[in-house]
Amino acid sequence: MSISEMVVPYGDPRPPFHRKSAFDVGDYGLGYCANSLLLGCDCLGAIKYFDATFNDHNGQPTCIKNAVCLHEEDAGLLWKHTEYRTGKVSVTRSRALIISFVVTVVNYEYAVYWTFYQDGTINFQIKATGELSTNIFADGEEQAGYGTIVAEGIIGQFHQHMFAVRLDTMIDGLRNTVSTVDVEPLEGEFGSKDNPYGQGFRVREGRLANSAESRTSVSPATSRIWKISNDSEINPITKRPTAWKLIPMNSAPLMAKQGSLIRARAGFAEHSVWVTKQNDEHLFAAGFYVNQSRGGDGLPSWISTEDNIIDEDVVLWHTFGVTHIPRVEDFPVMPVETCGFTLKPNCFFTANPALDVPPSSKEVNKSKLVNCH
Ligand SMILES: [Cu+2]
Repeated sequence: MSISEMVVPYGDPRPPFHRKSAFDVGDYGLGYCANSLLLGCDCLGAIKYFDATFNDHNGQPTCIKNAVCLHEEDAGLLWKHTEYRTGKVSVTRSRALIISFVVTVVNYEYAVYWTFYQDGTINFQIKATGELSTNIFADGEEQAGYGTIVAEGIIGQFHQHMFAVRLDTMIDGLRNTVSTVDVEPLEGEFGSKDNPYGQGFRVREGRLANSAESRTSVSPATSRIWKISNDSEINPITKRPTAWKLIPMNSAPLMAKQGSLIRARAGFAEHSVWVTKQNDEHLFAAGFYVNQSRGGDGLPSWISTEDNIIDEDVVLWHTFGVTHIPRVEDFPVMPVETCGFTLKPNCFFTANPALDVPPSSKEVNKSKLVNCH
């Protein structure tokens, strides 16, 4: 799992803002912008740091100390039940294993968190913070309607932060199949034979057969998720292929229209999900040479070969983002704005995988009462 690309297009239609669109991976090299993290400031608790070694522009090795943080955090309730007949209470708290780094890309910071929970949930979160990229009003200039005045004489333009992650899935083995899963009311009207009381609903699955038709988008009205399954591994409980699901955050699509320079260059942001056959050369969703590209490379070209993606070594590409209408409260430095997605086992295990997590106990977690007198 990796961050493959991200782009920040702006919504002001007047030139030169149609060209204002930073590709923070392809233009800047996200990893090169990683901070050296500080114990007790960026990271609390028992911390393990990893240094990151890169090559510089001359091909020489260069090192960023403490670039990646690994640590655990309490994550609130994992599961609880009070047996109503006996009053017996079982409570288990969740612990999160978090792998994180923070990058500074000129004005913005992006704090990136991969979090692993004891029930198998994997969560990816990006927190955008730092400073808005602002413009200055000329004396007497009228508001044009494409931004928010965030301080006297200063405007924060509307923009999007669109991210693409590359998920080289291996659910119970190398060969996987991806399906959309939508929840829909039954077609039959109230009083009909198949829906006599009118309240019925069901799940509709659509297997994505080739890379070109894999382009699919979020659908909040049907609670759409994407299921990644392994046709050769059958769950003994459900008698169906073992699977995980991708739960999206239902963010807005790319605002830039067909024909615009930004839509050509950031083709990956046209859809929420793309699925391709695994290819070692296909790592960056907007192509390999992003700087000054006019589009044509990356995901839109890779899917044109219409590869079979059923029961194949597949890669799932997921695009999501923040559509940022700045607030005065984002100035002069912006509180974090969060986006991401979640992966969960979906009839992969044979029971709740967190049953063996020890119950919470104050002897272990050292919680104590506060004396208010
Ligand atoms: Cu923003």
